[in-house]
Amino acid sequence: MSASQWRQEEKLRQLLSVYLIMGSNNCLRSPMDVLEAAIQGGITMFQYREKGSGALVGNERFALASQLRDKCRECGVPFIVNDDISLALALDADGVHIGQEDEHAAEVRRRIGAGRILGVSAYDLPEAEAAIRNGADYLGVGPLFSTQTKEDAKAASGLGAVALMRQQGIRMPIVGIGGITSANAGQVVRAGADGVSVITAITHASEERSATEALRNAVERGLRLRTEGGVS
Ligand code: TZP
Ligand code: MG
Repeated sequence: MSASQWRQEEKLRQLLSVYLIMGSNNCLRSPMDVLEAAIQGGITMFQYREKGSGALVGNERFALASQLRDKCRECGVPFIVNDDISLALALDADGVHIGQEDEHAAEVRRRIGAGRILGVSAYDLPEAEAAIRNGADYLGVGPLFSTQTKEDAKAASGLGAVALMRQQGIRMPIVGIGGITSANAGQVVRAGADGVSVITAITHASEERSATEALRNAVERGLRLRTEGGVS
């Protein structure tokens, strides 16, 4: 399936179910091995996010990103690049994800074109509304729970941030982020998210494959309970 087909809203909701984000410095073993195990466990989307202390730069960064992209392609998993629009374009990535401190979303949309997925981080309702106006395809909402992984993370918002966005009529695909594990993933989707994005719940797991399966099961169960409970 092409990036523009993946952009379709209902398809995108499914692709957000279990979204692995990682860079080399998040991994306890080879990033390629981690990605392979996570794909076997059923991740639905992947984001290359090479950031923080010890992050690769230059040729090493490009080489790893292109290997990870190839694996994603081979396995039909959308490959998204965090922040680095030039890298995303050079690799013909399926999309990009940006935060509030990055290039303006409308400008990023112009650079990547209509066919690629654009994800934007949103902490609260005003940020979500601005991201939608500026061309986002999905929102990454969080940190929902406390996290050690992002060096400059804001305080955890709790599930209320997602619930409020839904109550206020935001229908755009949402993925929760920050401190998510298989123990709380169900609550995240019951609050209104379409899925969960995680770094350490998979990259620091003793078995990445079974950790991914556990997240998947938790999300599916949460979605079922949400439908049965009539909560939108
Ligand atoms: N943005 C908000 S929290 C976070 C990012 C990138 C880090 C999520 O990492 P973890 O290990 O899943 O809490
Ligand atoms: Mg960013």
